[in-house]
Formats: sequence, structure tokens, C-alpha cells
Amino acid sequence: MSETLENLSTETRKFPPSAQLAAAANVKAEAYEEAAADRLAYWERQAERLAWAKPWDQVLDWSNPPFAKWFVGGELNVAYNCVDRHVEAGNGEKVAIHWEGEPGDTRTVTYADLLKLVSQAANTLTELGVAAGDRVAIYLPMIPEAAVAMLACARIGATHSVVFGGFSVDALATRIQDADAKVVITADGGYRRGKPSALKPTVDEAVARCESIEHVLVVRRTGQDVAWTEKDKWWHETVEQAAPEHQAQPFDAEHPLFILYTSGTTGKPKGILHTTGGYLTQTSYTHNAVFDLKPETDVYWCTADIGWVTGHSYIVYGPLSNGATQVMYEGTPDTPDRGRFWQIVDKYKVSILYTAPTLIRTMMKWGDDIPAKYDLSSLRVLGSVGEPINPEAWMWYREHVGHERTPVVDTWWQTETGAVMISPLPGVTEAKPGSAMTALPGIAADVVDDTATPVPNGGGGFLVLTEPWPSMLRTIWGDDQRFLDTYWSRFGAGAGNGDKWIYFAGDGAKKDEDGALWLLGRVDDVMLVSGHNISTTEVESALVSHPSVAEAAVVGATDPTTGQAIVAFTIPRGSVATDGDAGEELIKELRNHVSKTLGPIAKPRQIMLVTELPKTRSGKIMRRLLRDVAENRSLGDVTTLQDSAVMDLISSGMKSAK
Ligand code: 6R9
Repeated sequence: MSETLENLSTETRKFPPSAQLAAAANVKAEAYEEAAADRLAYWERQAERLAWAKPWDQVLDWSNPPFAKWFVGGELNVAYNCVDRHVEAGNGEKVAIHWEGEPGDTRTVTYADLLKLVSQAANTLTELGVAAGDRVAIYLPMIPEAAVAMLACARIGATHSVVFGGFSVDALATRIQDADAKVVITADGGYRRGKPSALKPTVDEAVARCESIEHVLVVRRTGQDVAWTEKDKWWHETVEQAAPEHQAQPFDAEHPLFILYTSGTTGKPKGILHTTGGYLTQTSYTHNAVFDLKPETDVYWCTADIGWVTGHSYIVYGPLSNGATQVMYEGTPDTPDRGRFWQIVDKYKVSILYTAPTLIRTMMKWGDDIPAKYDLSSLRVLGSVGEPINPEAWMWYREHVGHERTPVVDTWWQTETGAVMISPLPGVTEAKPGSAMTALPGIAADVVDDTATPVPNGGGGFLVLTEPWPSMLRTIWGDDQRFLDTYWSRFGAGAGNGDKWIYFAGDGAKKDEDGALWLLGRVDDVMLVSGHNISTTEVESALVSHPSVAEAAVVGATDPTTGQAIVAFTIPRGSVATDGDAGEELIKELRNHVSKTLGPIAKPRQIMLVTELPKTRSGKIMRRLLRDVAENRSLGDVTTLQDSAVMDLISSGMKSAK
């Protein structure tokens, strides 16, 4: 991408918080000034949310940038902070997890239950020879044991590496090998789309290729038949029989807590390393601030999978460190029917909902009448994460889910940042649909051009983070050089310019006239059309703003005249007719609509009407694959695709349209 990103869209709607919410908010406007006056002192105060066995001597050691150390000399135990201290404070009977299985079975896990299970699992792992510093792979469905397994590792100082249940043998094996894991924790299977889906056979094949694995712990979830090897042990015959007492030892604030692999577009997955004190400080703080959590009364639900960083930070570590009551759901949103999410909100009286744009757009596609059938009046804060949220999806969420009462917080962050970085505060910010607004108190973000110069309001460029933050990744597991190259060698000191270390996030962004931030998608996806840098996000949002469109993905395909041309893959809303002439008419109308909304430069050369888009397990559109289709190439790596049949559908549609 050259100097600037075109700023095409103009969105002027604004939604201030209600007076009532503002008055009772956990974090008020003053927080921004306090943090700006003394950033490190601000983070010290946030760290005091946690119970430390030994206080830190120094807030931040940045003497060897970009390798940060936070809360130097401090010691704490993450599991103690997420479980024991709530029980000790008399909240043992409080529900930690309302678990809802896909077939409709349920479990209620209190903090006292969680303490027992985590202690038992910690004892079992210790008996199996797992010690502090060892790595444990976790490959589980969305069942309470997933949280228990993570916390048990944290409790004994073992570093967990969670792999999405459903990733392939290859994906699992390479992650086990890279981390040199000793134990895998898995299950016979889990329920997805109304039927049991096996996990154990994948583990068996992967483990056969991984010499480092000494034991496999298997949770019985579905009861399906499983092959058995001498490395295998049932969870119910070990963990559930183990002693329920376990004394948690404190670990250094920089002790490795977990590795989580991100796929990236090229090369082998990167093992993002997070450590203990800074990570827990920022996840706990942001979960309280961004969702305005009132732990006594709120029922919180994050719909993410535990295999995604969102599940780590906002199902396990943030909510549990805050003593929240939350819902955890095993399955898919359309099982047994398309009302499942809203039925769950209604049943548990969920007050804070955190989900992804992909799900919001899917719900839009399914129709407004579905959420309308349920009582959603318990909801008071709505969150979004994972991709830029199109302004119309934001509006739909606020209107049809939040009934125009609830603030919507669009939270920007990454596996690498560990916790939310840019987001409105629900009781403070006058939010704009489609904008993540501003960096949180204590966080320094900016948008810069090629030369690392901040762009003025109204300009676009690269999103950067200009000061270290507590939950930042510490390195890429086993590959410091790749850590430097990927994030720090583009701007500032890491690129040989000046002495400031500037983190390159890989996202395009713009600042509007008020200085609010708008995320514009990955820099790799930016299109260059007749010399103009155009973001995929803006064209997609223009398409989604048409009443007939639920979802759109846009890519730049090589074009003899314009360099790249815009090709759009568009999913019409539920009731829209697309057969024959109706389809042709719609395509014509959509091309004109984009041209009218953003200007003729953004008019797609071609629009395909499709029923699905290729997505990762965390719901991100895989534009790389769509580019392959648009340019008639064979498909690249599809191992992280949620549903591989989707690509066959799209490719055959593309051919018939030619
Ligand atoms: C938490 C998570 C990180 C990438 C990030 C960006 C995109 C996430 C976003 C968003 C616009 C938001 N992203 N949240 N883009 N607005 N609110 O998603 O982590 O899976 O590592 O992905 O996701 O492109 O760089 P991860």
C-alpha cells in the first residue's frame, strides 16, 4: 500500500450512552485523562484488581525493546485469581458457567465446583509428569472441561496451547510439534449441527506423528466409540477421581501462560506467546471497562470458541478473574433452529452479549422476524469483535437485538495484543456505527503513512501501536527474529528510524474528522484500482448498506486496464429473489449503489451472488481464497477453512457466470 488509503465513506450517525448507563458506568471519561497523565501509574492501578503473592518492583522494563517485561518481580497465580479468591470471598455458590450443550443438556458450574475441578485436573496433570514450563495441547469442544483444562495448566505453571476442535490432523500435529507439547487434552467428540462430531481420531493420527506426547487425556462427551492406545487416559477415571485439594503456587509475572497459533497468510503458523501478570491485568481490566460488567447482576455471554483468542481472554481469563456469571454454549447458532442464540439469551437473561460481525450478518440474512420472537429485554451491552463491523450490521444489531436501548461496543484487538485495545466505553463514548472509536485509556494507537508520520484527521493509512501495553505478545514461540520482522521492522526504531519502537498491526485504518478510528481490513487485502488504494471494508459496507444484501466480500483481481478491479461476492438477504432476470437486475442495481455511495472508482467490475462465503473458524472471511477464484487460480491452503464445501460452490458459480 502506498502513502494513503482513500477515504470513501461518510457515516454521520452517532449514539450517545443513556444518562442512566453513563451515571452508573464502571469507567468514566476522566480515565482517559488519568491514563494520559501517567500511563504506567494507570496500569499499576489496574493491576491492583488482581491478588498478587508478591508485589512488583517495576511496572515496565522496556530496556530491551521490543521485548517487554511488565510488573517485574511480581508473582501471582492465574487460577487462584480466576477461581480460589472468589470462593474465599464467600462466592463459592455463585454460578461461574451456565453451560448449554447443543442437544439441550445443561450443566451449572459454580465457582466452588470450578475450584474442585481445576484442583483435580491440576493434581492429575502433575501425576502425569507435567511440571511448570511444560507445554500442554488442548483440543476440546466447547464444554466446561475446556476452561478447566486451561486453568489447571495455569495453576501448575504449564503453558497451554489450545487448538480449535475440528482443525485437521496436520494443523494439530504441527502445533504440537512446534510447542513440543507433552500432553494433549481432548474428548471423544462434541456436538455440532445436531450430531456428534469425532475429535479423538484426529488426535490419534496427530499423536502418532508427535514423539513429544506422553499422555492423552480424554473427556467423554458424546459417548461414541473411540480407538484406545496406551497413552490414553479417560478424564473421568483420572481427573474426576483425583484429590480435590491443590495448593496453587505463585509464578513470576513473566511466566509463560499460553501459546496460541495464528495462521497468517503465508508461512507456518506463528505461536503467539502470552505471559502471566500483564495479560491477566489487561484482560481483567478491559472485561470490566468495555462491557461495564457488574459481576453481581450481569449474565455475560461471549459466543466465541475457546480455540480463538477471544475465547481465551473473554470466556476464560477476563470474566473468571472478574468473578462473572457467564453462559457457555457448545454448538452452532442454527441448531435445532435459527432462533437458538436468542432462545439462550431469553432463557438465561443474558445482559451482555459479545459476538462477531459474521454472526450478526448471518442473523440479518436469516431475517428480522427470528430475534423478534424472543424476549431480549435483559440485554444492556452488545459487543462485536473479529472483523470490521459494517455500519448497517451495527445498526441491525442495535435495533433488532438491542431494541435501540443498548450501546454497541466494536472492539478492535488481535491474538497478538491479548486484550481489547480500541473500543468505545459504553457509558462514555458517543459511538458511531462501524467505528471502533478510540484507544482505551492506557493504550496508544495511531494511523500513520509510509514514513511513520501520523495522518491528519480525515486521512487513512496503517494502524500502529506506539507504546507497549501489558497484555502484548512477548515473542513468537521459538522465533524472536520472526517477532521482530513481523511486527517491529516496518516503522520506527525496528526499521532503523528514530528511537521509538512502533508496533505494526497489519490493518489499514482511517481517522475521521473527529479523530475516531475506522478499521479498514488487513493491509494485504487493500485494492489498488487505477492508482487508488481502496479498502475492501468500505466497498463491503456499501454493499451491505443495500437493503437486499446481508453479507459481502470484496477482492481485487488483476485487470488489464485498471491494474486491479473490484470483484464482489454477495449474499442476498433471506427474502430477496435472485433467479434469472431478478438476479441480473439486482447485480446491476448493486453496482450502481456502490458507485453512488462511494464514487465511481469503487464500482465493482463484477458481482457474484452466492449463498455462503469462505470463513475461518473464528468467522473471518478468507479473501485470499476468493482472490484465487476471481483470478482463476487453483486454491491455496484451505486447512483453516470452517467448511471446505463452500469453495466448491463458489468456484462452480463463478465458472457458470462467465
Ligand atoms: C480478536 C481477534 C485480529 C485481526 C485484526 C483485524 C481483525 C478484529 C476487529 C477487527 C476491525 C474490529 N479485527 N477485531 N477489525 N474491527 N473490531 O479477532 O484476533 O483472530 O488475531 O484477529 O482481526 O484485522 O488484525 P485475531
